[in-house]
Amino acid sequence: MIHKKYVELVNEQQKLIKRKNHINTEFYNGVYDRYQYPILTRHHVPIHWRFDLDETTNPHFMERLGINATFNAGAIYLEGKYYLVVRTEGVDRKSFFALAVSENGIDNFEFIDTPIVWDNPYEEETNIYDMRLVQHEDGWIYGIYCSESKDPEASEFDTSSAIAQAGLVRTKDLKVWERMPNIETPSPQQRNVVLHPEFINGKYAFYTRPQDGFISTGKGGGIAFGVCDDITNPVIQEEVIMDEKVYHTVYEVKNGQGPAPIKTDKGWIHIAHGVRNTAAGLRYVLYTFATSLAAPEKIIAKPGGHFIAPYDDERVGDVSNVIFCNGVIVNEENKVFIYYASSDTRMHVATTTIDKLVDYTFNTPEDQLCSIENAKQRKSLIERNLRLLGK
Ligand code: M1P
Repeated sequence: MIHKKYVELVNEQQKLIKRKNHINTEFYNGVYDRYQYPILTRHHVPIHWRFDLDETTNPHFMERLGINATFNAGAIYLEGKYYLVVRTEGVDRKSFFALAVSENGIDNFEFIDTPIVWDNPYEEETNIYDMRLVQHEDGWIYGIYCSESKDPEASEFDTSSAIAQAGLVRTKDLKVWERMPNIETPSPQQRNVVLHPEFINGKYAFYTRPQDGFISTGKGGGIAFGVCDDITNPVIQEEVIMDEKVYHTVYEVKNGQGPAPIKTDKGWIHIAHGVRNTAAGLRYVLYTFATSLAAPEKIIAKPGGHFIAPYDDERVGDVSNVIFCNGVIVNEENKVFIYYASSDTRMHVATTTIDKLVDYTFNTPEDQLCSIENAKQRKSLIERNLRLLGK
């Protein structure tokens, strides 16, 4: 017998899932629109993924396998639908991947099927998260994610240090997934590894983030570029830093490539995250830069400062003051859907267009890296505007 509480909870949840999401008109910067509501929260996770519905075995209708958060989703546009592979974190601290879909990319996202699983040969792996999905020109959809295992070198009293590596899977239909070997690089740890969607000189190309510590990047850090010949034996021999962390900027502590870059007439547009230090801990924001179409590792434009930062309620969550993005979709109308998570807790969308993204990335002034020079930059803008205003 199904417990009577089930129908009540499903009906409540359907109201949440069917709620329309409108542009938040209180926010304006001309670059992108924010929306009123998060697009996915833990309350969107199906009731039958969390509760035992059977009245006999669950007379009090208790949540048996609770969900803590839904964040850092990879994204892909397939046959006119907007799919997210969501980092879904159980109350047990383990993340898994779950597929959610929407018809319009901004509301009515609904989790479908069951959590994504595959045969896993890596017995030491304890946690998986932050998948970047790429439709590669070789015909496969690849997912690269962080595959974490306990650090065998850690002291016996250290029960949190881990080794992070780049796990690799591929699929044709988002249903059947093939686990491939972890991506090998010269760096002892890796997070934020992303596959470039096109071959570069006949090779698979990757953005990596070398790091020699688990949280601190140590002498690593920066977004690097590397290639490999054979995706079934993914060994990157050399990583060359293309976008380094920089003193006293929004990427002073570390940074990482977000989703795979977006191809435009003027260059590849990259959305990345940058991390700075504050008295309240690390602050994660998004920034953009453009690279050359001929050489996607060569930066040709880089606006100063952040592109998206925590705003209002987004500031607070399990890991507060964090905006993270590993999924973006461009539809056939050149509308851009930036899927970002706030504070390691829930998913949001921001929308813009290719034209606006290119304008922002190529025409926003660069960071002059010192207060007086940045103040002069602003002074010159104000003076031009005052002349225009006839003042
Ligand atoms: O907690 C903020 C983010 O921290 C990590 O990102 P990075 O490797 O750049 O420090 C990741 O664990 C990410 O999932 C998380 O959102």
